[in-house]
Amino acid sequence: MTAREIFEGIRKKDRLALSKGVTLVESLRDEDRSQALELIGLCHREAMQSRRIAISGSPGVGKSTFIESFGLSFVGKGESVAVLAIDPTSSISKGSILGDKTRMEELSRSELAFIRPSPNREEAGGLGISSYEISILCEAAGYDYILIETVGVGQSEIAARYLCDLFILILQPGAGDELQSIKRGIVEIADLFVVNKYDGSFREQAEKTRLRFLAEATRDEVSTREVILYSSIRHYGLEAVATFIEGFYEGKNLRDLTKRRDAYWLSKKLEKGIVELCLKRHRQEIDRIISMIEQGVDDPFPLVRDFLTDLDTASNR
Ligand SMILES: Nc1nc2c(ncn2[C@@H]2O[C@H](COP(=O)(O)OP(=O)(O)OP(=O)(O)O)[C@@H](O)[C@H]2O)c(=O)[nH]1
Ligand SMILES: [Mg+2]
Repeated sequence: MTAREIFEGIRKKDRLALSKGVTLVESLRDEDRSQALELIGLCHREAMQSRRIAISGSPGVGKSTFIESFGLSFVGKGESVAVLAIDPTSSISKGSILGDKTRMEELSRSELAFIRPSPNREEAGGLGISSYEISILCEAAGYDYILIETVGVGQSEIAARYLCDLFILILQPGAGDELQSIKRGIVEIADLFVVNKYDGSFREQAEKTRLRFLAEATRDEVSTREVILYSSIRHYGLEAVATFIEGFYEGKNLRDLTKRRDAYWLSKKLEKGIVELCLKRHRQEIDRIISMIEQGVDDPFPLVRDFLTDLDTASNR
């Protein structure tokens, strides 16, 4: 299939075409790259309709179950949902992709849902430039919501922040006791905290966790952040989350959000490309310097400095 054919399929919300597109974009083969770029270009012209929401949190906190219950509520209203589940363990155990799919079993049966687990390949947490490109394909397919599941480790929360408009952090009841252990950065960037598993024996602890995070979330007086108690099992808290999301998007221009996102990811792409080009061009020289250092040259620092000075002079010419 050509890029144009895949694009035509995507525009008709044909999920098979969308899957093909995603596979093409994810491909590491050089010969797929120009097709992939053509497809992304075509899709980008169509894009800018979707609401993008990141769902982050520690392993096992209930992200997939939340997405399933939440996604089903959208689908129930006739809205379409694309889920990109970043699976941090899939590179280690092949079975976990199936695990995630199963947890969204009901959602995956809906005509209005597209669920795509992505292997963690590029960066910490699995979010990288290809996730941004895939999200553009989903936008072109006209999904009302793009939900991105990511484990809040390392750089992934920053990447998720720049992939999405809204960042939801799911918390385990009792998580407040170890507030210090949750990465400071992730608490700062979250727009909404959801204390999950507000059911059975977890209830009391969930309430305590809510109060702890409420103090944290509203430290800044103008903050509009909230902490919501939720149970995927009891379908508790769904309305509160939906209301928060509506309020969040009120008065926001999706086009502006898109421009900011494009600027971030395309600058990343540019930087990555420049480094790759430069490394390719100077490979021999770099290898020569490294092998001299490995052989124990007396004073290795000037070697590196002189090389960089020459490079700078050459690029100024
Ligand atoms: N009691 C209770 N258990 C829940 C709730 N939501 C999820 N769970 C359970 O928590 C466990 C983990 O749920 P997942 O949705 O797979 O969690 P996750 O955060 O996606 O996990 P990873 O993707 O592996 O990081 C499962 O056994 C769920 O059944 C809830 O609202 N209440
Ligand atoms: Mg999961």
